[in-house]
Amino acid sequence: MTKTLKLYAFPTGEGMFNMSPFCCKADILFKIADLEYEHVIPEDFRVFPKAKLPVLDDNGVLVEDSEIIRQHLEHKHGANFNGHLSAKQEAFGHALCRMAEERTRYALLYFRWHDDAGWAQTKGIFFADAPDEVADMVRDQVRETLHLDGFGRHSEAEIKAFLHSDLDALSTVLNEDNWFFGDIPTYIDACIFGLLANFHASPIRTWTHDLVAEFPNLEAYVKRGLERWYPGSLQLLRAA
Ligand SMILES: N[C@@H](CCC(=O)N[C@@H](CS)C(=O)NCC(=O)O)C(=O)O
Repeated sequence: MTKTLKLYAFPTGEGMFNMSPFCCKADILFKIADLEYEHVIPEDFRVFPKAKLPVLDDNGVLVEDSEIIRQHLEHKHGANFNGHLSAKQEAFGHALCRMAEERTRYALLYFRWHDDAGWAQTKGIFFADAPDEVADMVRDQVRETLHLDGFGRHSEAEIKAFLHSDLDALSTVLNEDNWFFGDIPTYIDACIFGLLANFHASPIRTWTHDLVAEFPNLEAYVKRGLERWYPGSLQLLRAA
């Protein structure tokens, strides 16, 4: 039967998490809400008005951006992503997610696209069938984005220190809990796990893998999320 909810997202292997943290987040939101969707890989995602993925197509209504998808699933499909959270935890989680998505994720871009060792792997995985000129053009665009934001103007040592401080904050807040603020995953976990899995368990193995390993509770958190949502990806930890 055709599913009415279609999620346009980057390709990923069966049972594997998406190598785009935002597509991974959207996928986990669906899993938490126990809603089914059809994963569609667009021929060219730049045809969408915001030219970014993920994009939800709900019976012809396009919803672009993982945060707006979250709100849409709450308002139109009765999803409850915050269950047991107090108002203070919800606000704290909001701040954590904004840190993760508006700053921490730049380290992922930096080590995958700017850094030469990361780029060699990124190119091999994302552009296996593309001509070199196309791969290099996209790399230049990402580097330009990093530069315009200002993040790409820092030294590598400064970027590592920024990332370390963000992970330290996440590790402190997570503490000994299984998920952020308790035993039930919420939208905060969809956001944070999507990023940490890509730092620590991605087939693109960069310096971010080792940094997460410095925080035993974050490393255990990534493993817990893989066991729950993407058991097919656990082999990536074993290959570490
Ligand atoms: N704020 C957006 C960010 C989406 C985003 O940056 N997606 C990336 C993949 S992780 C993308 O589409 N990149 C392609 C591009 O920028 O050209 C969201 O939460 O969905």
